[in-house]
Amino acid sequence: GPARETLERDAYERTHRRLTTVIGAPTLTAPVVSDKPQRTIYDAKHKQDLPGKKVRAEGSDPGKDATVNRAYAGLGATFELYLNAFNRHSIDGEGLPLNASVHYDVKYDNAFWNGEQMVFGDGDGELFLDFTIPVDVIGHELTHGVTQYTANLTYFGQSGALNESISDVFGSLIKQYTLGQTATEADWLIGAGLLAPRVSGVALRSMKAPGTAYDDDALGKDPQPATMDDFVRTGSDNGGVHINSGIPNHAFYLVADALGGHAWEKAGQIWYDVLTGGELKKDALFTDFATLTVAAAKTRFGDGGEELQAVTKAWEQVGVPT
Ligand code: ASN
Ligand code: ZN
Repeated sequence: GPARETLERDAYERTHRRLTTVIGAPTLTAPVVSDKPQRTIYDAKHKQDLPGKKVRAEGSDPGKDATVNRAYAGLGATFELYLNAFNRHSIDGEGLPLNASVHYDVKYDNAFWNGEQMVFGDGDGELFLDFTIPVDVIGHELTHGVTQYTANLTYFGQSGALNESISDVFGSLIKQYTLGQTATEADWLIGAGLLAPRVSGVALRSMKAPGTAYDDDALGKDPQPATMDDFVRTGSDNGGVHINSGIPNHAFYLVADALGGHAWEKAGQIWYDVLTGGELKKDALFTDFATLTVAAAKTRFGDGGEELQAVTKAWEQVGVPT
């Protein structure tokens, strides 16, 4: 028969209708969160003041500025992956409007989530091009917002590298979802198309082969390790958050590669369950995160399934105990 909640709700609604008939209050409606994004793009006009001038509102047609249009589309792609794959309504799960400023500062070589909105630089043209070019970079930055509203991983050391890795994982999934790619078809690169032509490299990072994304006179060599044997102990980069993220990144790649198909359906679901499940602590170490992915694989896909086996094996391959 119908669930107890359904019966209670029916009884509540009958009572409510009776009362509203008498007092004329508006009809009871369940709280509704929109299945559409609410995007606004601003032009910072090469200054540091945010957000800048409003240049594109939700539902409006593309304009002449390709950077504005890419930012708008990238915010939309991110909203769609979170909604369609994980039933999450925007960054906060409650339909948070998505705001982004483009053309931030002069020759600004980065993009970031400032706790409230997205900010994109144009790049200096020597090392980096426009940061709105790779959709996975847009997804990476917005995912810092999702992490902020969920596990809130401390941006230092291993918890910081997990924070970075989660942004890479979901950034990559956003790209794969947009392109309809399977794990086998995906390039597993973060920031392909972002490096200036003179730079010797293909992207910012590679989840499939950490440490191989670039090797360049100006940029140096991609410093990412793929396993704990090469874990980098450093005080710079908040204790190597963009360096050691290679290890959990590679573990995710290995899980997705072992399972095949669309990576957001199984590997992504397991990672999302851990990120949002309430058990991941702010200061989690790699092993804490890994152990939770094993539990999540069991809970969602069953004990003795290929998912559990793939997750356990992947962490073993990168040298993280579960
Ligand atoms: N683009 C960098 C990142 O998202 C900026 C930062 O927040 N450290 O990791
Ligand atoms: Zn990041």
